[in-house]
Amino acid sequence: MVLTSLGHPLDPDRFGLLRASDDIRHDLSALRERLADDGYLYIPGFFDPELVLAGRRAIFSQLAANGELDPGSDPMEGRVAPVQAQAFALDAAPTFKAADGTVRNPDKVGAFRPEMAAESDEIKRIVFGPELEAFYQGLFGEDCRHLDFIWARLMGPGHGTPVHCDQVYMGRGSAELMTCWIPYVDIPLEVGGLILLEDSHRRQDQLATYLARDVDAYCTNRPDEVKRVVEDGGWSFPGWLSKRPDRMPATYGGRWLTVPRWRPGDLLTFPMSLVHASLDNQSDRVRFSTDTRYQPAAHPADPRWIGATPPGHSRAGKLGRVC
Ligand SMILES: O=C(O)CCC(=O)C(=O)O
Ligand SMILES: [Fe+2]
Repeated sequence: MVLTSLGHPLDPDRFGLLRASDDIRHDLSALRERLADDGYLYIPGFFDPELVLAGRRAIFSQLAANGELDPGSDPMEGRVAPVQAQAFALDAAPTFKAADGTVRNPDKVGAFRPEMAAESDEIKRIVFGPELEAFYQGLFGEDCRHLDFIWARLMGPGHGTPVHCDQVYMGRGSAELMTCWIPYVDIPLEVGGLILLEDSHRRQDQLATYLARDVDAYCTNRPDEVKRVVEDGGWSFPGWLSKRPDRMPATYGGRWLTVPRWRPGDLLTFPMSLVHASLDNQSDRVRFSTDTRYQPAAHPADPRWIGATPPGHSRAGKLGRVC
């Protein structure tokens, strides 16, 4: 199988595996050292898998009720409904043929579904529960808090997430903010899990201009930006570092790192400045994951992502400055 990201084949010689830290998960100084060395912590089996499967059940049963899953399959498998090939434009998104020859609709299950997670007690139990609170409290060595927004992704067959750092989307608060990525389904390589660019935490100089940006910030003295951001409610730039994941290792060094199979219960955490993306989903199953954020409680929190109904990238989240 050729692994692709945004349709571009990734060089197998520039591809490797994440280092697991489950053996040191209770050793705080070893964890901190590992985070500083590697730029991430991957802890397989962090959660009780049953807890995570309950989250999957809650979301997939809703998808099934909405008619978004293959009606002939078990909703827990997250299989996307087969459709006629002519029902969508072949050049708009890649299509994937299932073993039985049916073509699956790459757009049937939309990628970003935060509202489903916001309304799910099962998901909130996981991402705002005692396990992660204790973990980050230990890691920070002080009380922690989470951002309130839950980034929930239901990635159907098709392209993954372009290359980016989270800083440009949520960088107005603590410099110690950490992302926590959680898989709710088995994700072998063809289902398209997260990929991290090795040693990109050591490339901060090269990334400095990009990391200083903010998708919701605009220049008050640039009429085109004022129109795009304030009047139209858009972003000053899309936030991507690149739409060519295949070129990143040559540009920044390092390899793309992932695991052969993510499992419900695993956890991956990394800071705002680590370069990441995801593999394309070449299967007929939905790749369901959440990403949520944690920081020292005493630090300022990005106002876009906190409160009962976080404003997010809406007009309330826009920030004008003279450039
Ligand atoms: O799951 C994905 O495809 C992207 C996740 C991500 O960008 C993140 O966890 O910050
Ligand atoms: Fe991200």
